[in-house]
Amino acid sequence: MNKIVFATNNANKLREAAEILAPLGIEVISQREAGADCEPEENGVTFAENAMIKAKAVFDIVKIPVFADDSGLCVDALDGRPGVYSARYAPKGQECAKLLDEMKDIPDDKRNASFQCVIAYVDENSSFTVNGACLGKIGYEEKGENGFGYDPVFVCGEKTMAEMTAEEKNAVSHRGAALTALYKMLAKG
Ligand code: ITT
Repeated sequence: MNKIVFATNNANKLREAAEILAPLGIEVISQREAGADCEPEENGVTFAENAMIKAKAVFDIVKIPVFADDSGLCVDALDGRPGVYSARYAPKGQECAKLLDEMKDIPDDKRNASFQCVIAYVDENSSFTVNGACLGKIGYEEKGENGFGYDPVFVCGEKTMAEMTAEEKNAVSHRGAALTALYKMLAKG
């Protein structure tokens, strides 16, 4: 099995990537397991810049193939916010409540949003980025116990992402799409 390091400190992202890539024959190990105990400053202004910052910082330490994920929620009615600032929008665990409050006067037809994910890949010979997106709507209350972050308020089809099983979420998610694109790039050689 090919081994690849995921430059993340987010255990939920790590779990999702392992669920998606293991059946494709790729073993995902965390940056910590690979010996890179760092948290690079994400001072880019795009998902792609931040993903590349994280991937390069960890590659410089581990020197084996690395990918990083920069992702977030873009809400149309908020001009794309929280976007690249999704992790810093509110204290962990309070992001859904804050978003629902900001959206309380927004009517149904203006609640469109997307989850965006950019994955940056770096090895000794190459580096590139791939993207994934998932379109949905912001609900009116938190629903579901699965997933993380904004999943309880992100409605995709009939369910929030937190009401989906891991398999259901991975099949439609921004991260699932970006990881599939990564796999295709790696398979091409
Ligand atoms: P790393 O940088 O260590 O990977 P992080 O959580 O700080 O972890 P980001 O900077 O990419 O990652 O911020 C992404 C934030 O966007 C994340 O903390 C969640 O709040 C939100 N997010 C991203 N993907 C999500 C998903 O699948 N479901 C729910 N929220 C998500």
